[in-house]
Amino acid sequence: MSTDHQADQTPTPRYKPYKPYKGAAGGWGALISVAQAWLTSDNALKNLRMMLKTNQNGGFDCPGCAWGDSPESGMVKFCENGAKAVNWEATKRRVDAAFFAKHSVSSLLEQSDYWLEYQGRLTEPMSYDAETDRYTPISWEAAFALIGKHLQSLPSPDQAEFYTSGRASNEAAYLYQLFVRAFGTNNFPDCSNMCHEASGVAMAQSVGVGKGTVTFDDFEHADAIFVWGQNPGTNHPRMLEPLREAVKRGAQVVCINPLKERGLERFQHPQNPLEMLTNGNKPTNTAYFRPALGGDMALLRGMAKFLLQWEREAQQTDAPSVFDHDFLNEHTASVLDYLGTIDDTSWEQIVEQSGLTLEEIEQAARMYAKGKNVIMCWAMGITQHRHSVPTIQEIANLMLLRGNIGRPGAGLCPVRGHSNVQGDRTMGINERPPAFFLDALERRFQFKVPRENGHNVVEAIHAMLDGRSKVFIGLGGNFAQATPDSPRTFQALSNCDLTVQISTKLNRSHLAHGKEALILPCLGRTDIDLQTEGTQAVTVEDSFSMVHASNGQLQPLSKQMRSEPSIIAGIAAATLGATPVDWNWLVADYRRIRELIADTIPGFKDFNQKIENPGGFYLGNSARTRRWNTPSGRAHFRANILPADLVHERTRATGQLPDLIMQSMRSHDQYNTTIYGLDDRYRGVKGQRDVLFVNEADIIRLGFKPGQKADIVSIWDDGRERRVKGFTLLAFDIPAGQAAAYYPEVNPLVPLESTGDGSHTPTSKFIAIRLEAASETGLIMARSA
Ligand SMILES: Nc1nc2c(c(=O)[nH]1)N[C@H]1C(S)=C(S)[C@@H](COP(=O)(O)OP(=O)(O)OC[C@H]3O[C@@H](n4cnc5c(=O)[nH]c(N)nc54)[C@H](O)[C@@H]3O)O[C@H]1N2
Ligand SMILES: Nc1nc2c(c(=O)[nH]1)N[C@H]1C(S)=C(S)[C@@H](COP(=O)(O)OP(=O)(O)OC[C@H]3O[C@@H](n4cnc5c(=O)[nH]c(N)nc54)[C@H](O)[C@@H]3O)O[C@H]1N2
Ligand SMILES: [Mo]
Repeated sequence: MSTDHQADQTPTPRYKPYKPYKGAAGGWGALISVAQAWLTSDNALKNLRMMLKTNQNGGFDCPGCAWGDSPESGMVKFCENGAKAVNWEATKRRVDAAFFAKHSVSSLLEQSDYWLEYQGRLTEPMSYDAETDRYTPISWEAAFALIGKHLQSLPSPDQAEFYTSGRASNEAAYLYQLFVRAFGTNNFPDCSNMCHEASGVAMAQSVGVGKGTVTFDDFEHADAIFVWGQNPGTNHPRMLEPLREAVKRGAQVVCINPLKERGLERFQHPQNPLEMLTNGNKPTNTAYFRPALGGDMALLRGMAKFLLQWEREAQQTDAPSVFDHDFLNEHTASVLDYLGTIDDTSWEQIVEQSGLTLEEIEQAARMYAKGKNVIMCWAMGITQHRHSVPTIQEIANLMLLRGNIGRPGAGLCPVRGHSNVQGDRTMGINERPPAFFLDALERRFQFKVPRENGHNVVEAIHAMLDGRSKVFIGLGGNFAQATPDSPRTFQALSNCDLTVQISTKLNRSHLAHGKEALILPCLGRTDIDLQTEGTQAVTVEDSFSMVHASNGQLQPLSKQMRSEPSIIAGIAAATLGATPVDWNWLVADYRRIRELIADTIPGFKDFNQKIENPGGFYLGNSARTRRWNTPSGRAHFRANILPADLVHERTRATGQLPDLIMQSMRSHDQYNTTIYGLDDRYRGVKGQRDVLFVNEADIIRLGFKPGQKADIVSIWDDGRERRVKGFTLLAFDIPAGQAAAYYPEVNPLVPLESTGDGSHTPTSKFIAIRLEAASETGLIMARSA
């Protein structure tokens, strides 16, 4: 048992001493891994053909990550983990009525996440029968009617939660938000709340737009690229190529990550035979800094402090300016406040909090100052902290000082996760929608749009826990496993009168059901989507704001599966009738949905024509052209102060000192809560996931031995015990005082109340923990005091 609420069938092999991975990222290892996935798949040949049709050649958009490719290259790009995602979705195995007749929900709860998804695609709508504790078949019409009945009988529309995961297409997302707003609420918790929310909030305040300001081509023109808190070798493999090209060209690639991630060190291109035959591999970085968890803001402030010092020296010696004064004068506000805050931040605090030496900070600052055009990329290592918003604003501050926003080869690049998470926001999946968007909806559809902010993920969990929300509908994703404080999230879902999961594969959220519950099987990106007017394309938006079409290629496993837009239309029609639009007419031909998008969302004029272009079209970005959508019309320096203490006061209030600060992260063999396998090749882990990466000296300091099992307990002042049991301690190359473990296994340790200021994102990269002797193994050893 790894956690209190779930039994994990993961085999626990005997501890083998940790052996680091010697190969480059990508390369033979990746090909072997893909080949294994294909050979063990029952659909191998078809999948191979399909894989070659991904992306910009009339095929489907890769359901992996949101990284974009150059629209001009025309080359089919794929990566190991994209191949895994496709293969996983395109299985022939099915989870049908016979499967559910065989397995009760309680027996399924005993299975691991890996086992649940491995059973195959969901192929028919199912409804929960409490008497037999089983899911049994239900017709689509009866399922829609049940949802309509529950929604209509709620005293207030705000008592329903409408979750979205970032794979939903633009068409599905637009229809969903239109339905939910016509129903009367802005309760749109979505995966973005746990992901890049802080980037959106921070950037909107700093530069007036919540999206990245660079496009793919900018990477070719940058002379320095900083990669903060991101593991592209696993999570955005196609990004390694531009990084390697940059190094080859002599640009600086600076990685800031406490772990030495393999992909950031070396990379072999899996499509370059010569490199692979010679086993040659190229470095992907020119410098690597390993800060304390949450220490990035201090490092950034330190870099800014060096710049300010050099700027003052330059002014006294007539040397060239370090700052871009023209840009500062013409385009920015509050720079003096910011410089004052830099002066007020002490070197002692910077060094202490960053976990780096003054020399390292100076080196990082020099690399930044040397770059004429600098790109800064970041991901979850930056966004899942309490002070993520100020940290990202510090990235923006540093970039503004040298005018690194709004010119070729330079800019801000939050690297998105899910393949269409950015598009979903553009389409209005937003619990705090901007007024201009609501106005446009109101004008176009003539109904009174709800104006009050709705619930984000954490607020939705609280509302369901307190009984304020009664219905949960999930458009994809795995809410029960992706969210923090797992036992409470389970309770929240179980409290509901109705839970509805629109999904491709079985997962734990289907087992955390309300009094009544539905599983609605939908088509995925790879499936051919046939509606009454013919085969349909959907559209998605990547991290660089490129919008393009995606066409499924595979015959769906069952006629009973429906597309996301058609399921939403069914629910909407059963709840609202044919108002404010004729839902079923709309989904007969998705071009009709795109017409509505064109009418109401800026940048989508002539949408249907524009997607005829195979590379899609660029949505544009105001900050990129130095137009600042802020109240003052300028880019804003944000004079945030460094946190006085990174450890939360509610942890301090317990009087217990943390043994370690832990981050939760992804292995190489997973896609979020989808577990493809139990290995983490680049980190040298095989056949296990219940592991805690810790520095050997820390293991010994805490009275354990490498390879021994321990319970992990997190520290928070609400009297709840948060514990996961029997994690193997791996002696690992990780900075002292830190630990790392896999998500979602450690989600029970993240307190629901521990969230980012201004972002409400669970602090999944900063969890104060203690280790205790394992409570459920024979290996209990006394702990030294
Ligand atoms: N194959 C695959 N691809 C994916 C996903 C997947 O699960 N599998 N998930 C998708 C999604 S939704 C997302 S959001 C992205 C996630 O992509 P990433 O953000 O790369 O995902 P994580 O595994 O959470 O990695 C976080 C990285 O940040 C580092 N880190 C942790 N804390 C800190 C810190 O305080 N400071 C710094 N500087 N670094 C820190 C960790 O060591 C790790 O290398 O990937 C997307 N792509
Ligand atoms: N501790 C910790 N927690 C985290 C994170 C972390 O780093 N640490 N990361 C957070 C992040 S960045 C994110 S984005 C969230 C992810 O949260 P989610 O997006 O909710 O989770 P996923 O695991 O991506 O969802 C997987 C499920 O989606 C369904 N699915 C797959 N494809 C489709 C499709 O095309 N359509 C539909 N309708 N369903 C589909 C399948 O049934 C599958 O089981 O987790 C967050 N949680
Ligand atoms: Mo994400």
